Amino acid sequence: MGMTATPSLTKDTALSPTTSQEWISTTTANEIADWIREQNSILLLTHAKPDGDALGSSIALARAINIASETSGAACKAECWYAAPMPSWAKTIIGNTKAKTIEDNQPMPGAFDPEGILITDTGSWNQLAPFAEFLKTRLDRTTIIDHHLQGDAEIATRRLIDSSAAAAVQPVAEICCILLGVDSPADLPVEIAMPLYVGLATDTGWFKHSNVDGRVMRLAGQLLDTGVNHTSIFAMLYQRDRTSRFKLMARALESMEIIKEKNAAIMTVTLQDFKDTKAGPGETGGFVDLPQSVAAIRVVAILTEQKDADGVFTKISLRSKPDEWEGKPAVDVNAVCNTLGGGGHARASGAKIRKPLEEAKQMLIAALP
Ligand SMILES: [Mn+2]
Repeated sequence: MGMTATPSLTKDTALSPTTSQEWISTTTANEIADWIREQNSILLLTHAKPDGDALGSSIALARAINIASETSGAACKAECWYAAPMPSWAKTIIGNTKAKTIEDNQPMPGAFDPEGILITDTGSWNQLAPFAEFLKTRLDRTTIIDHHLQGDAEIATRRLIDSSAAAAVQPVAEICCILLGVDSPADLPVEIAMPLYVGLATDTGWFKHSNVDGRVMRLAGQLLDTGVNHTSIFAMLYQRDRTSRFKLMARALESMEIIKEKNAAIMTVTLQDFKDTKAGPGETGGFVDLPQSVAAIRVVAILTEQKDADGVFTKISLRSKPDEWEGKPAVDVNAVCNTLGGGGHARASGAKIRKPLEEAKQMLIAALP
């Protein structure tokens, strides 16, 4: 959950004082569809390090825009730009849809100047940092479709913020239907339904998080009706690991220390572990969830030793279970990480500490309630 500096708006791009700066919807799905139809070119952006919902919402929308304009003979062309790193399965979702990936610390491609910019699954400067310079001078042509509780309203005057949605693909599915003139997501082409399903399934932890409700399951059912192959999507997302990841997982579990009085499990992964198992730093995803299957474990941390130009540092990831346990409330891991200079959400949070692994571990144990 690395936080990047927020770029400040220059005076000439600042919005008029009459513009609502509150993070609420200012437009409807129908109005966004009308706005899309008025553009000759649309650039789709989403948060850096895109996940399933970020990729799914932007690819589905790009395809709907392109199919709709081909059908109507309109000129509008849509393409997506992403800020690396990308998940290993990104290529399968993107397919033939026009998309560019901006690698770390690389400048934005300069030649393309879209008439409209559509941002999905975020509205925060700190998640759009790689695009900030490009966006700052084009805020007047930007639209946001998001489901997060917080965002920077100054980025776009046209905002569709559906904070009751579990995934950004839910409002996006509605707009795809309007653009293609179909009544139900069940009538969408499967190449649009597939990325929508990816977003819905991943943002709900494969339909098990607390954000699942009837609306989520109804959309899932309608998308399956289009012919989405959910078992191949599951295999693509969760069954393509390398054996090196499993060897690293064994090391992480072996390292696990239980802090009984804090109902905590702490795992550590060293630089030597990465070397011995030939695993990469991106292969620790999901390890932090494993000890949560133990009843008495209420909070889990994984500390990963990493190295950059400034030397060795420790990355901490924390998860906590939502329900209280024997009268003890759920651990607010956002508050824990705040004391370590990081942050995130109440149930999932992180911090980066410029300390060796053991020292960082002692700081974390002291910070746990
Ligand atoms: Mn999302």
